[in-house]
Amino acid sequence: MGEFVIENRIWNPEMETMPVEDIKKLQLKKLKETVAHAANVPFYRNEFAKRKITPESIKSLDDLARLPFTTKEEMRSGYPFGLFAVPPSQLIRIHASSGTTGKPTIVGYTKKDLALWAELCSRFLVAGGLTPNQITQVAFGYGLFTGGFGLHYGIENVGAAVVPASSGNTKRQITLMHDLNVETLICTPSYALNIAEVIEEMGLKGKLALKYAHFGGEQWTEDMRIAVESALNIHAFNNYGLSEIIGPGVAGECAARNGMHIQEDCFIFECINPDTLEPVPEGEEGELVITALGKEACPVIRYRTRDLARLYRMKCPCGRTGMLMSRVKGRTDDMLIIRGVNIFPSQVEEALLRIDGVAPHYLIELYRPNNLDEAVLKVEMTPQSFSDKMEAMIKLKERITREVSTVTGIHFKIELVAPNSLERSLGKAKHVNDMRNLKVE
Ligand code: DLL
Repeated sequence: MGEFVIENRIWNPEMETMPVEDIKKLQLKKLKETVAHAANVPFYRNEFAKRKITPESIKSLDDLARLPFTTKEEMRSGYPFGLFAVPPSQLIRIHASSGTTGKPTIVGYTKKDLALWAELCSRFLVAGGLTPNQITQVAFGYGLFTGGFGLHYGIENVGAAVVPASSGNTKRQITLMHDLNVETLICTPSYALNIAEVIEEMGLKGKLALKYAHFGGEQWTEDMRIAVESALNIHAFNNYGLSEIIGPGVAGECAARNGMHIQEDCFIFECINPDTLEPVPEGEEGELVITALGKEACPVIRYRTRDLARLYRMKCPCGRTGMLMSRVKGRTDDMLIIRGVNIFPSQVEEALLRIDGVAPHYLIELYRPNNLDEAVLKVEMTPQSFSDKMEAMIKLKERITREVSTVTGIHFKIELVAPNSLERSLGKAKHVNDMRNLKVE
């Protein structure tokens, strides 16, 4: 996108621009309170007892290292209310993570938790240009997923109007956007791509008032940002969060896009080597570990997110002082090991989106005939490249094979497929179909 200027507004200047030294003092005070409150959860109570941890024994932020990690397994084994610090009577909302790989994780919110959540979402929305006069469409699913409701209350809190369209019913979604002059779109980046295509099919390209988008909920690359921004003629901002911690609102970009500002008054981030569990040096990639401060229903200490990213501090022109996180490169559990080589789907996306004639839709399929991994990459062509001569298509295929293998170190069998033939996403996109462990009868 060309030059753009958004007014630098800060929703909560006191918290968002607090000097780093003061943030650290606040974090320490809140960490002690969190430890005291988490002792209401049997899992934490037992772990604290084993490690002789009391709130008074937390003397500095370095003591965080003495606290136990919390993993997805603990969350699951506590199903449904085992990790709650308040009785169900104090809850006013319950959400759940998708549970694609097992039982869902249930998370709850008290009245105070919901107010905090709305505040945190307001912060990143305003950082990315939301003003009270923008009509804003939420195309995240409303339901157990935290995306829809989380953003909804953040927008209302700012005073902007929400169109709670939810995900799906894409044509109606677009008609609403068009008729109501919606300026801001909120969804996953992959659903935004889907919306962009349907806008074109409906003959509405260039006829919408859309200007801004806040995307999150799934991994996406910088090249994907360029693709969606040009397809929708918008400025798109990245925001990060996860149900176990609160939902969206954990970190988000400002107009300078130097990374996502972490809301450090409410979260302590660590970045560790997932194998040794030791901290990695600042700026190096590792697994994010998050401690949530000040939550009532579900206090979470040192949650191992499985998300791989970098943490760093820099002086941002927006004035926010919170530590920054990079884009998420992938999840430790998304990593594919193909013939012994580790790759992330984001590397494939990065290579593909730099090639002309390729649409931003792809699917990695993995098979294991005769005990040997075989990797197929289905790549959608653009209508333009699809109408090209055979010779041009062969060249395109060769180029994709070369670029993807340079980036990943793996030889993928490339299948060029027709425009619009891969399944479109309504929420989080699925880029991998791993059939290696399927038994063939
Ligand atoms: O996806 C919460 C959310 C909703 C965040 C809407 C932002 C916007 P879960 O369903 O629990 O919660 O999934 C959390 O999604 O651990 C990451 O792997 C991934 N994720 C979320 N935001 C981003 C992002 C919501 N901006 C999991 N970039 C996380 C990359 C993201 N991955």
